[in-house]
Amino acid sequence: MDYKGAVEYYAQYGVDVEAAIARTASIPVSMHCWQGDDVRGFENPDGELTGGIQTTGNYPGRAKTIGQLRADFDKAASLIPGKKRINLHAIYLDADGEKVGRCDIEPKHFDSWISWARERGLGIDFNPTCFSHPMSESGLTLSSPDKAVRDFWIEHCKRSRNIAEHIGKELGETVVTNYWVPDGMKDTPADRLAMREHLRDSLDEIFARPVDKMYNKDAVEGKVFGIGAESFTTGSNDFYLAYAISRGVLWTLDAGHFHPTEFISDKISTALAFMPEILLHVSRPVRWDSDHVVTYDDELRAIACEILRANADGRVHIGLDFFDASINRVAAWVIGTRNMQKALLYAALEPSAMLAEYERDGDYTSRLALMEEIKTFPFAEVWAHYCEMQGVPSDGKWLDEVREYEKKILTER
Ligand code: RNT
Ligand code: ZN
Repeated sequence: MDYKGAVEYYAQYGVDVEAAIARTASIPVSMHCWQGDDVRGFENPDGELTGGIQTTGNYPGRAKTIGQLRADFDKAASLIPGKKRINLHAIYLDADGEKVGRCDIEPKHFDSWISWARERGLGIDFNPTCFSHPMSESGLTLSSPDKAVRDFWIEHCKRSRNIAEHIGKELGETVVTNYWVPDGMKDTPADRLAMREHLRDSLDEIFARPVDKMYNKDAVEGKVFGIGAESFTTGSNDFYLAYAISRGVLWTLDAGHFHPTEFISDKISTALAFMPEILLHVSRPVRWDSDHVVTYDDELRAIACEILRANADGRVHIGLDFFDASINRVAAWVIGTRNMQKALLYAALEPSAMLAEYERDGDYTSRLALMEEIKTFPFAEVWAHYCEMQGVPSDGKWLDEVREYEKKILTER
């Protein structure tokens, strides 16, 4: 079957393929910069990654300078269809070789990112970096009983928020700023409430200054546990759900931050029933929050379908969060992000009106029958056409370009 045949095939189910392609192309996917360099950043690139998160593997070619990271990102982005953003962490600052502390970062340290992004028509998202630092060595930051430690991280987060607002103003596009702190304990804590109250109050202080939501939106990310913090996480998912609802900030759902039998796809509609907007960290946990490269699996399709079925394209901010150092890092970006795009296209092509009608009519037999048949609809033809329209290589072609880049650039580093 060719593309024309696929268009006719989908039309039988009331699906307008052209409209589905246009819809997919309009949904931004925020590509995390940290896949390119194993979450090291440029503040102290030789430092250790801490905070209970880990990259494993030592595939050659890791980006070691801003120039290298940008070149790698450009290469990856040129092989991915759709609308892209870049997600930066505070440690990816451009300080021109100077040492700048977490509490000394300023908007000017991101000006080169702003012009770089502007040239490419990319939006930027932002994150304070509350890990990989001597002041987070105790395992606690915003929830520490030590006021000096809390104040340090409050200041860093406030500065990050100012930077995000500045970026938003400069680009004329909203920045979503995500707050994740590693705070937790290896063993059973004696006073959980004190730490959770500290976290609540620290966040309240960070968000106290009103910021125009045109330029910056704040999001808070919980999790279950981290390496070395197995017994307690101050910012649990319930903590942040309550925080987000009561304070009117976005709730971040990271696919790897729940118990292994829980899926974030099911949580999207819950969040949407109570919150105007949420942020996703699309990742792939394998046995733990391992941040594997996102594959085109059932859960990824379910995530995309849940967003589009709810017509929440503008309410769910899609960010990616995986980091694999055991394979070509540019390929990792391309595989994971193309998969997100594939899942969005798959969802846009779903005969959702027909399925919803069966459901309303109580005809669950037809609903199940159609849901199964969709799986063998001529999706590949539409995907190939989408890639072509977007001027990016089709499946089977893009890897040659990455190999070429690897040979010329990555192995020379
Ligand atoms: C950690 C969180 C967090 C980080 C990034 C680097 O478990 O998922 O989002 O992965 O901010
Ligand atoms: Zn995350």
